Amino acid sequence: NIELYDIPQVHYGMQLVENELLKVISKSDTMICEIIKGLLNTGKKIRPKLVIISGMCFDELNEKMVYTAVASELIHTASLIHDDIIDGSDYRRNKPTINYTYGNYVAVLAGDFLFAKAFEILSNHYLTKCTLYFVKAIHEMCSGEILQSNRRFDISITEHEYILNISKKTASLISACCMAGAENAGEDDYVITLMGLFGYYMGCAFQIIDDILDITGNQEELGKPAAHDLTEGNISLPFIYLFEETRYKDRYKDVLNKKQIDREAKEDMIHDVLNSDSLLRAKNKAREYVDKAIESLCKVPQQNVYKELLIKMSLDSLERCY
Ligand code: 2DE
Ligand code: MG
Ligand code: MG
Ligand code: MG
Ligand code: MG
Repeated sequence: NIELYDIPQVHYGMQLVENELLKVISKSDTMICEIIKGLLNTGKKIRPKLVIISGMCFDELNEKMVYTAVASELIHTASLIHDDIIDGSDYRRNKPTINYTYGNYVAVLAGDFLFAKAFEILSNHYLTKCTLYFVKAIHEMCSGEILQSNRRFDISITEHEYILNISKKTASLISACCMAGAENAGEDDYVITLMGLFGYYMGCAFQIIDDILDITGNQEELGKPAAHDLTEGNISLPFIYLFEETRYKDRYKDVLNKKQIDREAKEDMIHDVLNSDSLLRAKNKAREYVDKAIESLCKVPQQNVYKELLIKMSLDSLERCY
């Protein structure tokens, strides 16, 4: 029964991260500052928390952990800004998105700016290995997003393809964060690999839940419009399970073929998925991934409160509602 902020060292580490993020905002030129400030001071900060806690599993908090955590949030935020352009999303974290307010032109550049900031920080602190973990993750994120765009409105997308997509677009960065934590604590490749696996599996679970919430959540809790994935033609795991039944595949194949899903069809699809066992199956799949994450983590010899906290974070990601 450990609460994240009951551990003073984690709380302290995250405060340092928040301060550094504020510095990034305040040191940016006024125009950029205005555009990005609403995004950097909100959000769950899962990635920096993972860097900090993964590091503290193995050593006391150090500067490298903090700077790497800051970079992880900058990269994540940059990817969200670009993601909202790609997905045509108007709303995130209960605010209009940058692309909505300022247009795509500015949003692309705001993302690029944060992206560059992340690597400025990593480079200033000689975090070579962590830089490579992040660079590799970003390669994967880009290829995941391209994979996803190639499968839009494709009713025959398989569970395997879906998992490949989410592991690239989401799990890769979460995995890199956990590896970076261990690296900054001076751990060897064996431990770093296990931490990477932990993050990879947790990241897969995390995106499956994100996709379930897109169906079951409401705009107020999510801070972003619900059921947006279908509008964009992104067939998530619950729908893949639904379409395994021929009658549903037959019912919706023409709708998807038009490559545009009107409001009525969207409501029908959501109604059908809510009345099937598909959401439960998807939730169970996420649970399986969390089990695998914990299994990997348990191969790490250390036994301490930080490891318990990572286990709790992975379990909590199943129950979240935003
Ligand atoms: C979230 O999926 C996945 C985001 C990965 C985005 C990666 C990009 C390439 P969602 P939500 C754009 C990398 C770019 C960089 C690093 C600048 O389900 O529901 O669309 O939060 O997320 O919109
Ligand atoms: Mg999106
Ligand atoms: Mg997206
Ligand atoms: Mg989503
Ligand atoms: Mg998300």
